[in-house]
Amino acid sequence: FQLVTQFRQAVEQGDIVVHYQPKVRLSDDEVIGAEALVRWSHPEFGLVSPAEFVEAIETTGSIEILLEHVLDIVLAQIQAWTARDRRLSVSVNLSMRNLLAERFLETVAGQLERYGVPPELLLFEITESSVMARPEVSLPVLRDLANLGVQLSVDDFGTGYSSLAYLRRLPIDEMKIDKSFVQGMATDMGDHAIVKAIVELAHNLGLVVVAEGVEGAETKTMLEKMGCDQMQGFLLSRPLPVDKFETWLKTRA
Ligand code: G
Ligand code: G
Ligand code: NA
Ligand code: MN
Repeated sequence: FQLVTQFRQAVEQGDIVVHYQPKVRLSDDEVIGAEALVRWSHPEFGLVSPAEFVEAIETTGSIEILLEHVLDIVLAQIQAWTARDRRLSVSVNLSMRNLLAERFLETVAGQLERYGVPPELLLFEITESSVMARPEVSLPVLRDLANLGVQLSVDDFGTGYSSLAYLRRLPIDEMKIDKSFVQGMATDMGDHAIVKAIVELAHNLGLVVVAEGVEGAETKTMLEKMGCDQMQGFLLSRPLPVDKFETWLKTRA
């Protein structure tokens, strides 16, 4: 399969790059971390979104190569920031296939040790729908992962079919409200009500709650009023290559 061969070559050539989108704490506007979003810098097609290739490589072992590569980049970056006294956490997206891979925990534990990064500075995002698809399989892996000291986040919350009884048993730290609700909340009462309910649910479960896809100042104000903990979105910044991300950080300081 040609895409897979090309992907493996792209990893070796350094064409698979990571962009960072800032995560900000609403109570004091501090930048506390970033989400790592992968892109394929393709010689012919330009910057290709993961939406175009992640699904295709998921059906092959290449999704494990992607995770190892992203962890190499991200952990080296956290290490560099820590050395400069800049404490930033980074969130990495996981696909269900990553969780199921035989060497998954070994890989994560090995990489953390190799880079000497405090595990709590690494977060993993798993979508609500993939966690809930096979709870009996994902729960033990998530427990082992949490025992490594990394933080876990449920992504795109509100779009899947969560059993609340099951959700309560997950060893998670954070919930991310799906951007479809956040984007609608300033104009749609239903979306507003859903966001408010998720913020309360998260807090009642002892979780940090993050709104993604914040594009307007009015939305940010509403989230502050609701007591939402953190936000992410184009209002702050699009995902940026690391040099541009660091420039953006300086302009805020
Ligand atoms: O940044 P963008 O909107 O193009 O991302 C599209 C999708 O790709 C998002 O759902 C995001 O979670 C996913 N994605 C981004 N980076 C990674 C990654 O490193 N691994 C996996 N599995 N998915 C990723
Ligand atoms: O599935 P996941 O939540 O990981 O997807 C994150 C995706 O959302 C990324 O592709 C990122 O580029 C995109 N994104 C981040 N902030 C915004 C925003 O404010 N508006 C929109 N439309 N997309 C956003
Ligand atoms: Na995500
Ligand atoms: Mn999401």
